[in-house]
Amino acid sequence: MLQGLGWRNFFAQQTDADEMVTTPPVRVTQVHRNGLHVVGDGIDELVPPGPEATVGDWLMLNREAPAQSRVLERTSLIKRRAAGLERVMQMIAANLDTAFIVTSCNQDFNVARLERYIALAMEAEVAPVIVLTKPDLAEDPEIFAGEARKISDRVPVVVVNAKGEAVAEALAEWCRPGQTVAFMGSSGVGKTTLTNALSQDEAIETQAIREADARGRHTTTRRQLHFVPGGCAVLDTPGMRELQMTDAEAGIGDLFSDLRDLGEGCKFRDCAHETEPGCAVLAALERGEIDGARIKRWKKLVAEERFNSESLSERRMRDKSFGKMVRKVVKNSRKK
Ligand SMILES: Nc1nc2c(ncn2[C@@H]2O[C@H](COP(=O)(O)OP(=O)(O)O)[C@@H](O)[C@H]2O)c(=O)[nH]1
Ligand SMILES: [Mg+2]
Ligand SMILES: [Zn+2]
Repeated sequence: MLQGLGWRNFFAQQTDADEMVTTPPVRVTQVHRNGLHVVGDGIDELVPPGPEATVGDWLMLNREAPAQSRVLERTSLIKRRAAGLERVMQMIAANLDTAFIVTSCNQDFNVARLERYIALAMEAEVAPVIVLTKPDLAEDPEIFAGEARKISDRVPVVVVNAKGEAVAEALAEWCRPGQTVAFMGSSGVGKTTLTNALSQDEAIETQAIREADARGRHTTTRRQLHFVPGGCAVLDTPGMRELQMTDAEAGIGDLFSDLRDLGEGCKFRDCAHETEPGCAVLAALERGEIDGARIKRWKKLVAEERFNSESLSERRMRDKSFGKMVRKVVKNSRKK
């Protein structure tokens, strides 16, 4: 039973037979303002808020004092910096095995955005897989598939009609019993349709209604973990409008490992690969070995990640020394 929810040795090792009885393990399937929806052996209920948990987390549920339930160490955690002024870190999903990064064979397809999702997944040590939907609506889906395959040898690409019969088969390799997978990507690309296809029912409303009647629109607004008949856990997510890179240095490095490795050969350790002499990246570009557009996207992600990950104190320090410099300049100009 628990295995079907994704329970495995990694979690079992964090508890013992006593605790399994007194505070049984449950998995968080939804996070509400008024609590966490959890599912376990004979348990399917909303527990009051308290433990800092996200969808996919395992809790040792303390029924007397639910707020004191213990969150088990995670195999993975996908997070992002929330949009808005405060820019707090937001946990997206815990304990995922595979992130299906979904885009369609149409204008939604965007290599730079796919790379953002992939870096985020790689950072969390979740295996990314690109899923290309709506091949039935495209003149030549193979063009999209070709572009997607060029992104990385480490990221498989699956082309599938989300409304067709072959979804479960196409994704079977990653949806084995006990596995946890998530669909991520922009709104309207077919994430809920894919989740439904795996669930083998139409329990979850897709956006189709929206196309018929704009007011009756239904988009996924909440992340929800579904347990599907094959024995895997499937997370449907709403589209994330903004996907800023923060604390994702390793993920970006993994995705662009070829460029990162090349950069180690630059003459200057802090080479920006712009105009520096002895730049190994520019040399490879000149030899036609690497793609200029890809270098540009890589540099952009690296710069953004550095800026966002700079801690508040580091930023203050920088502002302070900037202030000092300004005062000095002003003073010097007064002297003249
Ligand atoms: N023809 C076709 N339509 C699709 C495909 N995938 C999704 N759709 C449609 O696209 C719309 C948005 O799908 P939905 O699953 O709600 O997207 P989500 O926002 O990513 O969850 C719905 O009308 C789906 O029926 C596909 O592969 N082919
Ligand atoms: Mg949806
Ligand atoms: Zn360089």
